[in-house]
Amino acid sequence: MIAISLDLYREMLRIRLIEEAIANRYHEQKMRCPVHLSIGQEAVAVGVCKAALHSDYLISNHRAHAHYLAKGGNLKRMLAEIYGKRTGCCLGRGGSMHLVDLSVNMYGSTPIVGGSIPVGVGIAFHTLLSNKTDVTIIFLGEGATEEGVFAESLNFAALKKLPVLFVCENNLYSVYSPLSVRQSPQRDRVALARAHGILAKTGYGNDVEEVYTLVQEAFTFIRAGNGPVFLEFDTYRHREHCGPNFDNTLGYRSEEEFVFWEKQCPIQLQQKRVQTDIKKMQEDLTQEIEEAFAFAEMSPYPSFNADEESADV
Ligand SMILES: Cc1ncc(C[n+]2csc(CCOP(=O)(O)OP(=O)(O)O)c2C)c(N)n1
Ligand SMILES: [Mg+2]
Repeated sequence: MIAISLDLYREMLRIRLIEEAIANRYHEQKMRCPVHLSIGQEAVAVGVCKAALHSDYLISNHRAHAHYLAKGGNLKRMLAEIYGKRTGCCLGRGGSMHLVDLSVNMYGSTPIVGGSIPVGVGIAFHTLLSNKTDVTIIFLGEGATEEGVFAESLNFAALKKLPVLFVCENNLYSVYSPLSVRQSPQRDRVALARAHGILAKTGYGNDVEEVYTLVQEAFTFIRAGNGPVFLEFDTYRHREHCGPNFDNTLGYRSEEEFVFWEKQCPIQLQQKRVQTDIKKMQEDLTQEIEEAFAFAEMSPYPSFNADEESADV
C-alpha cells in the first residue's frame, strides 16, 4: 500500500486544488454552466478509479469532475468544456455536467438523477455479450437510489450477472434535503442490493485506502464472472450543492455537522500516512492548473457548424 499511498494522496490533492481554483474563479462569470463540486468527497473518486483499469468503463452524474479526473481525464479538456470552448472534451457543448471522453472510457455523465444508472448497466451488458471482463463503474448519489430506475438496474444487473460496480456516494443530502426526510430510517440501501442477490458492502468514504482496498476486492469478484457489486461510501460535500460557495449558514445542515466532517477531510487523513514535500507538490500542481486555465480561456468558442469542429479538434 505504501507505494500507492502517495499516488492516492497526490491525486486527491490535485482534484481539490482544481476544484478550489474553479470555485475561486467562478464569480468571473466566464464559466457559464452550473458546477457541482466534490470538495470533501475526493477519496471515493480516487480510491475507486485508481483501483480500476484504463479499459474499465465509467459512468457518472452531475458531480462528475473528480470522477473524470481520477479516471485519467484530461484537465485542459475538462476546463475548456466548463468554459464552453471547442477544445473541451464535448467540444464545449456539454459543460460541467456532461463530461464524455471515450479516450479514458468515460462514457458520460448526465444530470438527470438516476438517469445514468441504466446506461452503465447497458454498457456492462454489451461487455458481457462481447465476452470481455471490463467492469463498468457507475457512480451515483444516495439520492439516486430513490429513483425507480435504480431498482430496475439492480434487478437486471443481478439477473444477467453483469460486470458492474455500483458506487453509491452517501453524502447525506439531496440538494437541501437530508436523508431523514427522504428515506425511512429502515431503508438500508446495502440490504436492498443484497435482496437482489448482489454482493454489497459499506465503507468509510473519506479513507482513500479503505475505498481502494474494498474496490480492489470488488473488481476481483466481478472479473471472475460473479456478477455485480454494490458499495456504499459515507462522505460529505463541503460546499453548496451547486456552486462555489459554502452554505452552512442556510440552516438545512448544522455548523456542528459541517465542522465534524471538515475535520474528517480525506486529504488531511491521507497526509498523515505519506512522507512527502507537500509544498513542492502543491507548487507543481498549481502550475499545471494555471496552465490548464490559460488553455481554456484562450481556446475559441464553438462555431455553429458542429461537423467542422469534430474534424478540427
Ligand atoms: C430526475 C431528477 N430529479 C431531480 C433533479 C434535481 N437534482 C439535481 S441534483 C439532485 C440531488 C441528487 O442527490 P444525490 O443523488 O444524493 O447526489 P449529490 O448531489 O448528493 O451528489 C437533485 C434532486 C434532477 N436533476 N433529476
Ligand atoms: Mg447525496
